[in-house]
Amino acid sequence: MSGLKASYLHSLQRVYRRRVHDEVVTSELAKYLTELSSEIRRQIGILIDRDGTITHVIIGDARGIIIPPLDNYPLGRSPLRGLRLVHTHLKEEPLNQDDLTDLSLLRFDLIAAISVRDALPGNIYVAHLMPHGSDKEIEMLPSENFYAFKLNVKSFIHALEEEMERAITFDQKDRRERAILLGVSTRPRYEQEDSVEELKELARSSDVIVLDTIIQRPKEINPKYLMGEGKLKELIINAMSKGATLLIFDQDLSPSQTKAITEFTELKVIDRTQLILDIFARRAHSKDGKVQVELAQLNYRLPRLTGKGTAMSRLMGGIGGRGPGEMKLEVDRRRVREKINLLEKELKSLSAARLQRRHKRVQRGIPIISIIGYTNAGKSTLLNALTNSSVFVEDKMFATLDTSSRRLRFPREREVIITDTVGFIRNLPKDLMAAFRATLEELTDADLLLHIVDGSSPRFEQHIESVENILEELQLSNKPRLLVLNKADKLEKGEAERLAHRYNAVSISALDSSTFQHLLNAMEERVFLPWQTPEKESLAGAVK
Ligand SMILES: Nc1nc2c(ncn2[C@@H]2O[C@H](COP(=O)(O)OP(=O)(O)OP(=O)(O)O)[C@@H](O)[C@H]2O)c(=O)[nH]1
Ligand SMILES: [Mg+2]
Repeated sequence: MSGLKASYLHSLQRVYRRRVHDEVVTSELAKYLTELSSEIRRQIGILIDRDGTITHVIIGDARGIIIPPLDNYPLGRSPLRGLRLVHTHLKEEPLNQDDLTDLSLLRFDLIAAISVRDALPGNIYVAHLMPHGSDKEIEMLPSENFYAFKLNVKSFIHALEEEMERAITFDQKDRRERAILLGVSTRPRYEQEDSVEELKELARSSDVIVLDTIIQRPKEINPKYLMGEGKLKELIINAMSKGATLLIFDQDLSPSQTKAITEFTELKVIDRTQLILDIFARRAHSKDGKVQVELAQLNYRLPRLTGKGTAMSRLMGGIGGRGPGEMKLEVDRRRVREKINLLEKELKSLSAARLQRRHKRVQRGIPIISIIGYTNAGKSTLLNALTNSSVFVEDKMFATLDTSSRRLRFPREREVIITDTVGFIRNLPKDLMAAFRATLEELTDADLLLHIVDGSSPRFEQHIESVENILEELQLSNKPRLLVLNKADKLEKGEAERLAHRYNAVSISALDSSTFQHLLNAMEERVFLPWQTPEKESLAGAVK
């Protein structure tokens, strides 16, 4: 606005008082704008809502205008914004690339440029977005003399939106988030595809509808946006035309990357870590679990709290607005830090209680067998089957977040405690790892780790490797381990045995206890070593 005389500002201010009806813009208003534009030698733009109210008056320079943030006019779930942009062009020229990018990125109802001819309206140029799946993304109407141009905007936009809704395949009433998954990396393609496949599973576990997955392989990673700016814009425009509400990156985004990307779009932008945190947040039920997850979420968010504004509110909201506690937009760093301290204290006292329980268990001298493994491998199913219990089982990732212990009696009156725990995953977010360290510490008491693998997963070898890596990080790699290939029922006949032999494992189907014999023998053998005489055992038992 700098450099404009007060009288011009006043004239511009008066534009707000005008109203538009069914036409793109009234002739009087067009004339007013072209006159002003030609006097100040700058473009002028106005945004008009569906009721014909002028919501914004924007002064540009000779070549363009910059659209301000439209926070009060969110796109929400509608195909179009509900605002149209009408602006002047000082010369007789059609809509340019910037105009069209604004149209696509902001999803205006339509965009119009009116050229200034001798301070009066010359030609009008109009463009609008097309329904998803059309052969072009934008339709440009033939340019015409402003006074000859006729378009009933109201009925036109109504029909266009209807067509757009029809072109979208998902159920409009389904309120879940709709995501585009994005893998951007320079790693080998198969690794990238694998990782995105897993991201899909995670998204499914978080009740997100996956509209599409996109794999980008830039020659090098752009530190600001991961990919080139043009590519990113294209991607966002495409995501919006598909009706997405969320972008999920398979790569972890740094705070500044998230910020840079969200500046382009009002779609929610999250990364793999946030998705996992979100699943954990939904699934945490125990006090322990809740505190650990909330702590992890806050630790993740703290470095990302750089300012206010919509980017931040979107980030804070998480998926569907499930943030920790009631803390919303105006959270400042200090409050987050205080909350973190509080949670850490709480966690400490919880883990003191846990430590006591652990001591008791160890004192009793009953051997402990801990079931570990990749998420969804069948750990809880196995615990249930071995001990006739009913720990929650579901075909989603991270069904279990809390440790549960059960007793298992072998023949000859030998007894062990079996514990089930949270599943592992590759690249376990480090904030989660830190928060769950206390839970995972229970594993140090184990006499044997039963490492369960879903043998039917095409990625089971990577799963084994991820679990081994995490064990190493937890300094548990020297614990005795027994590898168990699960879901043998899903494999071809003989395949399970072959794999078991190759990996020095036992194969089972956790759904069928008649397959447990080998496993039970192997467990007993490992836990009750030959040198452990019955006297010693009963001694241990007497401590109870
Ligand atoms: N076909 C088949 N399905 C199995 C078998 N074992 C477990 N499942 C299924 O696999 C899914 C995951 O089982 P869970 O026991 O919840 O797996 P988990 O390892 O505890 O998973 P998280 O707690 O999420 O880490 C469930 O749908 C089970 O019914 C098996 O031997 N065969
Ligand atoms: Mg489980």
